[in-house]
Amino acid sequence: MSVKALIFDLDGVLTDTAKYHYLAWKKLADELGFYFDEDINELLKGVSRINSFEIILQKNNASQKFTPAEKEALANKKNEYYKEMIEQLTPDDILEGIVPFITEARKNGVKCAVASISKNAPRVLQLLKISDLFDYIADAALVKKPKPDPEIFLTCANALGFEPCECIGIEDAQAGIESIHAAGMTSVGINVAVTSVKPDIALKSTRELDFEKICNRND
Ligand code: B16
Ligand code: MG
Repeated sequence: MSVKALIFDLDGVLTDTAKYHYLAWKKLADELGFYFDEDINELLKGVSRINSFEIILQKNNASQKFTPAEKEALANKKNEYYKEMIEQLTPDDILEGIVPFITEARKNGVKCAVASISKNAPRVLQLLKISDLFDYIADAALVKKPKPDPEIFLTCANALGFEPCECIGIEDAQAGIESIHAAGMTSVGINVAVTSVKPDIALKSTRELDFEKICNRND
């Protein structure tokens, strides 16, 4: 396979914003008197904001407690907490191994894109000062079907002008790995905690990202 593009998830791959998503949901859950822990947070990775809130409600047997408008308002409240928290991000928060890996890919003519369903992705990339490393950043506001649907990864491949089989997707969440496979791409999983779907290449951390090993495989 000749690799033409690398398509990166943001939260949990380029940086560890998962911890801020956790803290923001925890703050909201505490205010509402709901149970919320790291295990429930794991299920929210790669899942849209409103669907994340639905999962928290389900886990608390409270799916019927709010109207759709109230749910939206509460999910937005979480987002306000999250936005405040991410303002402390700096380039030091880019996960180890990411910049050398992307630099090597670009040197070899491989394009790079971001496939994050987070509406805060542009701000996070700006704070990390890495927006310029990417040839395309998908606009989460335009994505109709969140991961595990393949839409966001296919949008990136289309925008770059490549076939899915020429792209590698890099993800940390179960929903993201499913999205990559549904798109017909090869997947690299970074410390994927829920493992009912196996990534094609499983790594423990971004430190293990190696351009030669990932992009010049003979299979
Ligand atoms: P927002 P990714 C996802 O980003 C996160 O993993 C997920 O936890 C979050 O709920 C979702 O973005 C929406 O984010 O509320 O900021 O729009 O993993 O696709 O980069
Ligand atoms: Mg992620």
